Amino acid sequence: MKILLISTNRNNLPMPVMPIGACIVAQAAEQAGHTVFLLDLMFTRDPPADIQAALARWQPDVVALSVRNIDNVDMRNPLFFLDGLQSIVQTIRSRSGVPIILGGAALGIMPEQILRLVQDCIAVIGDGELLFPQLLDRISRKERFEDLPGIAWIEKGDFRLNSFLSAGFSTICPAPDYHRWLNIPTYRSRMATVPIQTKTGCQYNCVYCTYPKIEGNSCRLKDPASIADAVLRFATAGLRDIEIVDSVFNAPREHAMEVCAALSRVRHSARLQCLEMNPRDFDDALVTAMEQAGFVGMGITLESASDPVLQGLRKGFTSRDVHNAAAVVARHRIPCAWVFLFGGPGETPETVRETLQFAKRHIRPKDVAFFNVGVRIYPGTELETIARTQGLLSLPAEEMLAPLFYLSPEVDAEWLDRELKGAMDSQMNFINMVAMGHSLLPAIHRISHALGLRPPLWRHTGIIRRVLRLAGMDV
Ligand code: B12
Repeated sequence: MKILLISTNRNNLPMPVMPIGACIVAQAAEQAGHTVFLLDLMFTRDPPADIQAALARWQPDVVALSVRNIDNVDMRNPLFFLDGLQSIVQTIRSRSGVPIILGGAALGIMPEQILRLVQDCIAVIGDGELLFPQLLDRISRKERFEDLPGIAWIEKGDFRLNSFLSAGFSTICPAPDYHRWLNIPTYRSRMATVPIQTKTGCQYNCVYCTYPKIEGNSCRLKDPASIADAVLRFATAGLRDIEIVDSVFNAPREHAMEVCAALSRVRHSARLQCLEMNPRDFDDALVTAMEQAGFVGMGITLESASDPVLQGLRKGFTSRDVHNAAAVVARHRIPCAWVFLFGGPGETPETVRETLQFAKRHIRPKDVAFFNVGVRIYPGTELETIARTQGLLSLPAEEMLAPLFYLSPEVDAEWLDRELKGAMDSQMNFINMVAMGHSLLPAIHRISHALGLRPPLWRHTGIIRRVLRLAGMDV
């Protein structure tokens, strides 16, 4: 069959991300014998016109949509992206009656809500590279697909979802031919990194998190040698700024160690980074292995440095782990981004002060702190139950598609903003969501690229903030 696969993400903040999921499923469908055309909407000026042109040119038998983001998870300036999805589906329907298949992280989080929003679509939940070819096979034979695992649809008004079985998972790390599917020069000029996954799944039970829903709650590991091979291939093809996009890179720690050892054995010229690390499975041996493997940046997602909040969020680590992680980072040269999330269950003025004190004392000037405020509430998470029990949420689950946030009733939002602003005023290496969603950021990326800077750009946060402040901006 002829498949038109559309990557629908157009969000270029904090920087455009290359659609790894869409590229992986495009390649899987092609290997199954289909002809695939991938239309990436990230940089298109007129999406409806480009979609109509692609439909006319390719006359596809199936249109598939990769849907990554629902919203920007920013409580202060929320952006909802699925209005764009509705208009994409309308554009396709106005020109073609072929089946429309949806997949991607957003579908893993709220399949029912999204299927009701766009109507008459089929969704694939989970590993697209396994499930998409199976569904295409049924469609090509005009056979029923309702018994396939990982498929969701609406039937006579009722939501149906077949649970996904991970049988068939390949331990070989996929290395999509990004040059073939995407406009690589434009992504690179926007400081985008090249995504690679070393495992699927997350074993943690954080109360707010969607990762287990998207990828499952047991880790399925890729073979370290195949990961090193993929990195080598990317770097040889000129794709040197590579980012590991695992839910958590260093859990299980042993696998991360094996990945680093395999990377150290191959002579690659890649600059690796990973923003999703946990302070618990974190020690000198791991960071040394990462340095030897070619990492030029890492991020530790703490959310808080205060025990009542870490417990409230069920992070699975304590403030002791947080302080240990800071001591480890201090003994190494690799730049580190520390990610915080204020306002979770258990947050009080004291816990906010404790976390800010940690940040001021332990984050090195060359490192950076990202401050997020308010926790996005997703249906089916424990945070949803907490918010309902505390009387903070009354909307039914069906209406939770548009962004909703939890803020601990024990902190005042304005006060919290003032505290964070105060910390940012004294530390130029601290930034918040306002800075990450700043309209000037795309221009900053282009200028930085032209000046020869390479990702991760957050290493230069202090300088960039100073320059913008000199230009009169309150960042
Ligand atoms: C790594 C990551 C990042 C990195 C990306 C680095 C990079 N170079 O790619 C960084 C930190 C930059 C980032 C930024 C953001 N992220 Co992010 N990110 C992730 C994370 C952890 C992994 C994404 C990933 O690449 N997975 C690996 C690939 C292989 O999986 P995949 O794309 O889902 O594809 C598979 C399936 O979904 C399916 N599939 C995909 N497409 C299709 C299509 C079809 C037709 C089919 C059948 C199947 C299919 O098959 C694929 C292969 O198995 C996810 C959480 C998660 N565990 O998924 C959040 C996640 C995607 N991010 C999210 C968000 C919100 C953001 C930001 C908006 C945050 C912000 N305010 O800055 C930005 C947006 C960036 C942008 N320009 O769009 C949300 C999206 C949900 C939501 N609420 O909208 C997620 C789900 C996290 C969450 N909060 O729950 N992110």
